[in-house]
Amino acid sequence: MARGAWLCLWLALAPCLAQAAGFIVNVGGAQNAFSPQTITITAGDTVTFVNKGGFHNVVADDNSFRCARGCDGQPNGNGNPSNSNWVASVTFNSPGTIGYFCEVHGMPGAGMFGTIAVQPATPVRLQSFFVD
Ligand SMILES: [Cu+2]
Repeated sequence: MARGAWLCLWLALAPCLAQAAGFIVNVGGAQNAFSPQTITITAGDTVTFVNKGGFHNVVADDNSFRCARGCDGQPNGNGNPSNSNWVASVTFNSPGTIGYFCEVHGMPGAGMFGTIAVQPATPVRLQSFFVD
């Protein structure tokens, strides 16, 4: 079998290797709450927080992120609470349970708070096979 055919098979599988997903968490709006309050994602996925109204921010219990109009530590990022229609994205690369809250309306595990369960990325099993 020509080596070129093997290369094509490998390339066909390559897009399957890194399928990071995106999740939306709505912030505030009708209630001082995050919605959905609890989400389960896979390591490598990104969560985008969208302020639907009110004076809010989103801060990790472990201080790994603090976001509103961007995130602290990012260029022009500012995690101070804001009532603008801000959108902030955080990528979670490590498995674990991440608690977060709004500094104005919550605290870790109480009031306006949420939880992100980050599951380990599923190992990718590559199969090889001959094509006649
Ligand atoms: Cu708030």
